[in-house]
Amino acid sequence: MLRTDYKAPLVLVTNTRLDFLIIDNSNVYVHATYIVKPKNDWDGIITLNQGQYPDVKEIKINDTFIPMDTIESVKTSYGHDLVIKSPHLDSETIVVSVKVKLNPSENTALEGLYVSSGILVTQCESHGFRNIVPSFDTPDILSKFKVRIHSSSVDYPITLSNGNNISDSDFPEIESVFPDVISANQRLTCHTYEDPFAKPSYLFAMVAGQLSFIQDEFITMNDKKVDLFIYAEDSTLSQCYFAMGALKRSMKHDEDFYGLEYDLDNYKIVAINDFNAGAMENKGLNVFNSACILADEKFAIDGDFSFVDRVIAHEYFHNYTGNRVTLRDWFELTLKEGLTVYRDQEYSENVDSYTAARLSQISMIKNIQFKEDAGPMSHPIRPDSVVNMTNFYSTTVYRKGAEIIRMIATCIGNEKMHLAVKNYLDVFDGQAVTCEDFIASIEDFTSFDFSQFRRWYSQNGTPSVSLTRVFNKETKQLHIKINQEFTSKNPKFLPFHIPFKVKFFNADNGKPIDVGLENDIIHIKDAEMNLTFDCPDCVSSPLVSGLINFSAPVNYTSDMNDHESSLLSQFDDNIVNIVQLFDDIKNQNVLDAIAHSMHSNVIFEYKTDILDVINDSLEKFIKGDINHSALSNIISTPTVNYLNTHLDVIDLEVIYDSLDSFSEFVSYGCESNIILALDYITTVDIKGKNIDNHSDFDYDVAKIRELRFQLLNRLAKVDPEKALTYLPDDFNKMNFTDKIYTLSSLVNTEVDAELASDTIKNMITFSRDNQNAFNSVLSTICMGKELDFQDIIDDFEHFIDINNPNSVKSFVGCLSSRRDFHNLDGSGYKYITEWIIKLDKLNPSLAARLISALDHNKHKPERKSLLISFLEEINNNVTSSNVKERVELMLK
Ligand code: HT7
Ligand code: ZN
Repeated sequence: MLRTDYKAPLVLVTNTRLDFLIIDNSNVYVHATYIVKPKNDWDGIITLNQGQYPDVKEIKINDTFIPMDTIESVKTSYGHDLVIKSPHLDSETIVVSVKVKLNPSENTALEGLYVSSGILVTQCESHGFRNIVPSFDTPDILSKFKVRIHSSSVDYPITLSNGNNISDSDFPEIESVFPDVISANQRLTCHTYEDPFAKPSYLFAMVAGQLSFIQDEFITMNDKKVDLFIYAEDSTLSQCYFAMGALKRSMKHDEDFYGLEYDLDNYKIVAINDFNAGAMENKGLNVFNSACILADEKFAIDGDFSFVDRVIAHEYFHNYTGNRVTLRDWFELTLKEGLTVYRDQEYSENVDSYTAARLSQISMIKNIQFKEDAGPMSHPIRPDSVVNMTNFYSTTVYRKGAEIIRMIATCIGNEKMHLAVKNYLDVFDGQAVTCEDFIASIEDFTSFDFSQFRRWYSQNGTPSVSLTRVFNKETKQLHIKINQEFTSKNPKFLPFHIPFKVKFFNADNGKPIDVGLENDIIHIKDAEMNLTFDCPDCVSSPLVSGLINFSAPVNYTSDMNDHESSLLSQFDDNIVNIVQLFDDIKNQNVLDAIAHSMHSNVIFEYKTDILDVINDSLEKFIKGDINHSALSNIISTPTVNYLNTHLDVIDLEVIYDSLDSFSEFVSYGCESNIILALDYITTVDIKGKNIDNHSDFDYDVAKIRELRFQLLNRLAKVDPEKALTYLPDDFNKMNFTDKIYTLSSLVNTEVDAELASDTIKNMITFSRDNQNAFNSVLSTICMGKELDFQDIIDDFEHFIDINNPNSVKSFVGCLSSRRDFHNLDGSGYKYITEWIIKLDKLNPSLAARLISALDHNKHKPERKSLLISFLEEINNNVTSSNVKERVELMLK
């Protein structure tokens, strides 16, 4: 399907009425009634989108039965379209009604209506609604939903849908709707819901089952009371309170930042164990992967808490960006996702700290998105061609999409951005719109020219920006040349508009130089740009701090040498930039080591300046003088993913060896300061907080715990016995974060195999009854360098539940990030190939996500041909459009 094929629908659907009759989890009947209003140019055809499962019992148009054999069926990626030609209809309103029978317990793809731990739940984005009932399943058809759910109150004490619970007599008697289904003595309870806001079908939700809940309330900025509910299995309710707090924080944040007030009387969240993604923003009834809701000190690590905080905010913010203003078609996905990620990032910067949040966002882009954008699945944030939409819920659409929104904010300023977004939401309220509508609206509101900027929506690949300086000592003028290159081979691509935030510093006295740039931004618009600045006080060439706060998602290099970079890091007070500067030095050093090893057997000498920076940072830490997340980044090792994007040929053995030797170099070279820092963490209350006695989740404490773990692992390379002495004392008394950190240290340290094995057993027993905690344990084990790939499979594979995406991802996904996954005997590749082929039949969207581990792009010939042979095996054995689309792109 091509983006340019879009055609506006020829009908409106003003109302959708859904009647659910739940007999049990294998027998659910649905009666859908659509009130259809043809537009003037209607062609007399009603097209219903049908998915994989519904067993259609009856279709009626205006009370006339439509014989099934008169309906044309057209194959799609998601099932079939039912084309009903009714040329003789002349009424202004057409009533289309459809009856189907479903067996949710057989729905293993988790799209449509399915069963998770006994609970009936729906997932409709992007094409799941048509798996429930043939429908007008496209985001540009918005209708008002009324939903009635009939079920036994014993088996299904809780039944939920979007909006408000009402009593309603509009619906006909259920016995007359499904005359042969209900036996006379069956006692059914009925709940009816009405959502006052028109919405597309992908935002519909229904949940039914044995659930308990916690309740709270939020008073909005206009003093309206909103009832808040989180539904979960009874045994997990105590783990829902952090999420409730996050929801209230998010509601307040959206009022404070954008003036957006919640619009319904209640907000319901349901935690579900089997879920393909993190969560779903259904209007007023969010469904969450339980891993993104449940968090307590006993069973969640610090990272789980911050993740829950962010996902809750993200789904809440969708209420406006996505729900109140929705998409015209699925190609426009980044309109809601990029913008909502940007909004949840602002939230994280507020509840955590700007530095910590921004550094983690930058790291995601550089390590994950850059890789995607350089590989076979590279696509613009608004793709032009899609076979199966599920494949496009990508870091590009989400994260790069958010960076593009951030660039818009950089161009116009944050304050104006908030007002402009609010204005966009007001103007397009209740409509299904495009990225173009968004940009045009921002442009209108601010009068800023985004005409060239629009290319970010249609051109893929990561651009490179390089900056070179020439300083004329006589005239005291600095000439800079900025070049941009686009990585994509597409000859039609044109230069991007790149807001390049930059500051210049006097290299002699460290003072910032005012070169007269408005908001410190150079708007790069051409492939080459030359600028001249007066620097009257300079003796030598000014230093340049470029791409401040990562002002654009590009690869940036400058001509500054190491000495200049080191000077700059003393003068520049922007901590995000200093970290980037040092990252570049580390990355370049490892890339040099890799290049060296390809041609020489002599050991590569890493630069000792690197040790100076790390030692200096550790000393600052002990004096309480450095940002903790900055330090975490400074002492970290470059990633394989990032290095790969900078290599022409990937030789994994050389890369892993170089990274190991870099790690050792840092660990040996900083040993004494690492020990001092560990002593400091253990004995001192940092920011008044003692990390071993802190019971509630706290962003500051989490950072110090992470630091201790990183330092301990560094020390373990030099002196493993000593490193183990820094593990918190009593394993059983530790919080779960420290338990997992301890387990990780043990399975990655070559010191005490027996202690490692006892700890594994201990952790398995401890977490066995808590699915999310158990998955954290399994993924930690899977990444243990001291354990053997095949041993892990032999010992732990039997724990994996193939029907639970979290379980599969924590095991198979993590195994594929190991070094020995890539052994040239092909055993790792064979293993994941078998999983993908199995999952293709059960859960194609999950299967498709695992394939990226077999990317052969740029690998050396021996590995390349091995990978291609497994991709071909997959291609020959799968049928789903999700997996086919990905595997074919990879084989191209
Ligand atoms: N908007 C949600 C997307 C989503 C999803 C997509 C495909 C398959 C299953 C899914 N579950 C949820 C998530 C979000 O971005 O908020
Ligand atoms: Zn989203």
